[in-house]
Amino acid sequence: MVTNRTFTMLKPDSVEKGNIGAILEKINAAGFRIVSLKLTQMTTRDAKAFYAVHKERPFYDELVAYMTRGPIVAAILEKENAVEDFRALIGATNPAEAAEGTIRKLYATSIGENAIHGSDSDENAAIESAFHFSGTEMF
Ligand code: 3AN
Repeated sequence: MVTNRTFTMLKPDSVEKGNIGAILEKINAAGFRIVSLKLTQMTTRDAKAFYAVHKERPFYDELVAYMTRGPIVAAILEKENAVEDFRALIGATNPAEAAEGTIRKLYATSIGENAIHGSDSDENAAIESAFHFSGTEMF
């Protein structure tokens, strides 16, 4: 079922700061089941492709450099209304505007280094999941 899955990445700043456990705990506590999970590092080519939608934006090169500078945790998550509920759990793109208790409010540094990614639609959740995982890696 496409509508009950989303895709996330714990970005390099989250891994560097030792926040993997704390963030996964919040994700579990919010009722998401982990379908797939891995520690990996994106190549420049991967990051450029993943964020191709932003390639005309002034922050694109900075975003690619940030996303490739160290390991990330990629995961597929399952829950009813997953995409929308996960966006609510992570909070606004800019942590200064993120609601109290959200993952970005707790763990993000800035709009550029904002700790975590969450898919913005069911369609993108499927595309992004397939970018990082093969069918046999989904449980
Ligand atoms: P979200 O991750 O909340 O869906 P997007 O898709 O607009 O936000 O942005 C993708 C990523 O690009 C963000 N997570 C952030 O790392 C980076 N980004 C977005 N806006 C800016 C900005 N104004 N300056 C620097 N980096 C940005």
